Amino acid sequence: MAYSAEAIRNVALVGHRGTGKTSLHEALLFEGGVLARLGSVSDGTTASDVEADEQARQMSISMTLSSFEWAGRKINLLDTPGEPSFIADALGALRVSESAIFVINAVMGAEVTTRRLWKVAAERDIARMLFVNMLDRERADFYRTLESLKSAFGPHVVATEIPIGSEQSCNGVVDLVDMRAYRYEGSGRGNATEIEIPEQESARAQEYREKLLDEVAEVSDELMERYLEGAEISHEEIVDALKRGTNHGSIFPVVCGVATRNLGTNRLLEAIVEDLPSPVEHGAFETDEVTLEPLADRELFAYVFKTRADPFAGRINLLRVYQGTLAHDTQLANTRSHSKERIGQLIVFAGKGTTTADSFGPGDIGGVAKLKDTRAGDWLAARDEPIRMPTERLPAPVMAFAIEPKTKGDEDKVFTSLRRLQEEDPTIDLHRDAQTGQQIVAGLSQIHVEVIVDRLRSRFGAEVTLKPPRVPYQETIRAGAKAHGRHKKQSGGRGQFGDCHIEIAPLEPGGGFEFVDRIKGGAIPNSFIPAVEKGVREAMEHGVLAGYPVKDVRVTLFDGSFHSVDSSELAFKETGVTQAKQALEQANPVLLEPIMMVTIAVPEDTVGDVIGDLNSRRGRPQGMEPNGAITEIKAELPMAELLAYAPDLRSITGGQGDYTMEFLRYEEVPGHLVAKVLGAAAQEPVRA
Ligand SMILES: Nc1nc2c(ncn2[C@@H]2O[C@H](COP(=O)(O)OP(=O)(O)O)[C@@H](O)[C@H]2O)c(=O)[nH]1
Ligand SMILES: [Mg+2]
Repeated sequence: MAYSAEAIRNVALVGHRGTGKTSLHEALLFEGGVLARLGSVSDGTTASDVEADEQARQMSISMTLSSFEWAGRKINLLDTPGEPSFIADALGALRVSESAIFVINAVMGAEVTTRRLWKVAAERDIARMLFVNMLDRERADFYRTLESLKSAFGPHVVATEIPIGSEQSCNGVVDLVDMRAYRYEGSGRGNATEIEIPEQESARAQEYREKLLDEVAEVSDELMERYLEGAEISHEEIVDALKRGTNHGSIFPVVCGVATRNLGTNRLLEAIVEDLPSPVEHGAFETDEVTLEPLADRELFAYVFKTRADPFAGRINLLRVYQGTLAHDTQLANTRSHSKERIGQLIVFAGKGTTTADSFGPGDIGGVAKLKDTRAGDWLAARDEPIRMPTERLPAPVMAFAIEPKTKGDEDKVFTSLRRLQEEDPTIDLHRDAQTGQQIVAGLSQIHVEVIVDRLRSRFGAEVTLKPPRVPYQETIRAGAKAHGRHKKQSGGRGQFGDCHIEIAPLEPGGGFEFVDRIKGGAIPNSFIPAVEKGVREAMEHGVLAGYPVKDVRVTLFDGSFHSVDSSELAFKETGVTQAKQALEQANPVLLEPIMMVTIAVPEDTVGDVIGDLNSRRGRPQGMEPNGAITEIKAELPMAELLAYAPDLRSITGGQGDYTMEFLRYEEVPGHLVAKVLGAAAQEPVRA
């Protein structure tokens, strides 16, 4: 039987890498009775992070869905990666969840990825709760962390719990709604006992309850009025206002605990079912075209948000039902490919194993195996009506490598395996380099590409070598020039004649290529002009300096002549190529390199070293923003200086630094470096 939409809670666990999301996911499943014992990340025994590479790296790479029943509700919990290279899965989870729990490291406060995902959650109107984790760690400080969260996310971040004790001696929490205290012993299930609020926390508990009430009262005018008049606000009113305020982001409750000790997790489960919204409470899903209501008897619409490529089990798709009921053994339309899909088994991911279901009701999330032509981003629907989900703004894959199979003849295997991995991870870019003919695989970072290569080997048995990425240089011109010439061939039979005058001029950066036809009086017949343009465009594919594409130029064809018998398209195309090259030679051609905007998050005490290193890479710092123990540095750097940045940053920051980069613009390569680039291009010609 499907769960009613009122009983469902879809919750994404998100936040910076290493804040304890996977450990918290584990503790919630354990406390919820799904797991028999509490696994740990360090032993590689958790219910998420089950891939060998996730365990080896002690880091989540893909999202994990776990569904279980608690207090009569069905909780669909999505554990997501915090590492920026795998952010696509965190974004995907935030697409299909009404609620997110932001997991915070109580030593570090609001870290970079956490802030980034907060912005996304805010744009999507997701109910947000914060779990301040790792209270047992040295230098952990709940109150300092709370201040950091307020300064990052605004005044509506408010504690509904405070810890008892700190660091090693942290052993419980005080609930500020009920004013009740709980002590935890050991990490077993049911490890909490209610106690009196300890003497040393009681003043603080009062103080923070007041702050909570101030916030709660703001949820409605009526409540605020009574609150200001000094009227008693009842327990039910507080609970109700908290829930309403949380649903659409006017309150962000903060709870706390220690995931690895299962401390505070029973209360978090309680908060998930009591304070976070169901799909019904959160409201209909609306796009420009449709409104989908979480009603069981309406037409079905389900959105596929994740595809997993398993070499044995085949393809598994995770989907969310927005409207109607998804039943097994039915036929549906894929609204992208317009093909029909047979829905076979419905899969419920329950901790370490799976079970099956007959149907998923509206608002529910689950898995479907063996669809033939469906992948992440698709809609399955009762009828073939396309719906657009807003497109995900994914970071650009900037770390590119040329990839080659170690064994000759394995090209197809490598390529199809890469395609499978790409279905799973939309931030992988695969293309053939037009300049070199090489098969290029690009990811977001060094780690990302390493993971791809590892998975090619471990999942598909495909061994590959990577060649250093090549910087996509470009060429442009700094002056105007004219060229005139004829293409003539007279070798018996019909001749070849084409004649044109062209002028080349620089365009603004980003101007691309323009071709202007200013032929008057039929000096060249209209039918040959496209041929000239074709020739000119061909010449622009490989510039005269080092064969890199030429950008930001306008070519004007302003005169020419033809021969009524010997002129042909081929002749005009040829003359277009030659004249364009000649004009380029005389137009002061220059080499351009891509400049990236890099955002680097590093521990405060390494900022000096990181900036020093940026300077040695021709970096131009654009600003710095301290944020607790972490400082965010923005800088512009040439891509050529970033090819091996990841390992260097790792070593400068003792593994603590993170960065992302985005393409900004092209700039001229400084004079003293041009010879080096041209030399390298000559070593490995870019011409196909
Ligand atoms: N001391 C302590 N360590 C924790 C806690 N939660 C997680 N860890 C450890 O922190 C590391 C990162 O945890 P993990 O759950 O993988 O973080 P994620 O990247 O957010 O999923 C692991 O070594 C965990 O054992 C906690 O509450 N206290
Ligand atoms: Mg994790």
